[in-house]
Amino acid sequence: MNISILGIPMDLGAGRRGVDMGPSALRNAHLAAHLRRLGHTVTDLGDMPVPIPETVDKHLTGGLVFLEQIQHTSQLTTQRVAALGADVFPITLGGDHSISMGTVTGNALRGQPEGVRTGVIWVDAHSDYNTPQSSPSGNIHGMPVAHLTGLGDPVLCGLGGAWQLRAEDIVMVGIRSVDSLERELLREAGIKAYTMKDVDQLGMTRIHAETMERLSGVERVHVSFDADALDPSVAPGVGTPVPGGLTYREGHLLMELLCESGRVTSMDIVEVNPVLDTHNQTAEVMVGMAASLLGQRIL
Ligand code: EXY
Ligand code: MN
Ligand code: MN
Ligand code: MN
Repeated sequence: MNISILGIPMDLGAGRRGVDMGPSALRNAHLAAHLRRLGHTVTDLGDMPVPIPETVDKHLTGGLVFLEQIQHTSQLTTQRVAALGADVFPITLGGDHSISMGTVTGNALRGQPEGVRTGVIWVDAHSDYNTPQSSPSGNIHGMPVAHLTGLGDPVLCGLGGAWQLRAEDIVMVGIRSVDSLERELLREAGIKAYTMKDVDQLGMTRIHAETMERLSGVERVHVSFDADALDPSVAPGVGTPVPGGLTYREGHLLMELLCESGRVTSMDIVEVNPVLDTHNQTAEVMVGMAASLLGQRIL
């Protein structure tokens, strides 16, 4: 596979500093070398230009913090990812989860300007389905899925032109922190979300099978992996840790099964915060998850 790595060192969407260093931490954990060892051709495209909070005035615009800067970066990200060939497997490195508005849209537009029907597997402790009105924080990393489905700021909702992510093409896994208004929005949209209770009761094998069944009609499948989906004991370097997350093996098993399915066409790794980490453990774990998705075998 031809893999392209693109860093998006964005922390304007998060409530605290540090995830802007995520791309460096993941490179430091030998992401490219691990994937080359699996036989892939890997090109590192470097990082997108992203302003740092110290250089911009922090204010709320219609319930969103750093809206203008995130709009601009999301537009650039969409264009940059869309310009990669349809045969490339992009791995986009956050940064906070607001980057996924641009990465998901760019991946749907890759090689086809009107966009391709794309499924998204959102692996996260949070459902990231707040709108500017429902958000308790104004932090845009809690809102990317809503914007991808057309709820929220018009510029962020319009990144893909006429293309939009369909609610029925989203599957969330690992969910355990949802705000009260956000819960109502998720229900209204009919988004499928496997909570940690579902992971406990059904197991990852069944969740994977149901996910593939649900996404059988899409052409592309994007995995957006927020490090905080994993239990904080496994991935301590995250800004919004929530107890009771995916175990190391549950994370790997999901990636291994998705690899076997052969359907995944792109991936985000987001919310790795080296400032809060222990000896780069979280970046190392996330590189392992990417390796499992891209063919690493135990035997
Ligand atoms: N639901 C909370 C909010 O909207 O502020 C927390 C969101 C955290 C988002 C993280 C990274 O996935
Ligand atoms: Mn290593
Ligand atoms: Mn997230
Ligand atoms: Mn999260």
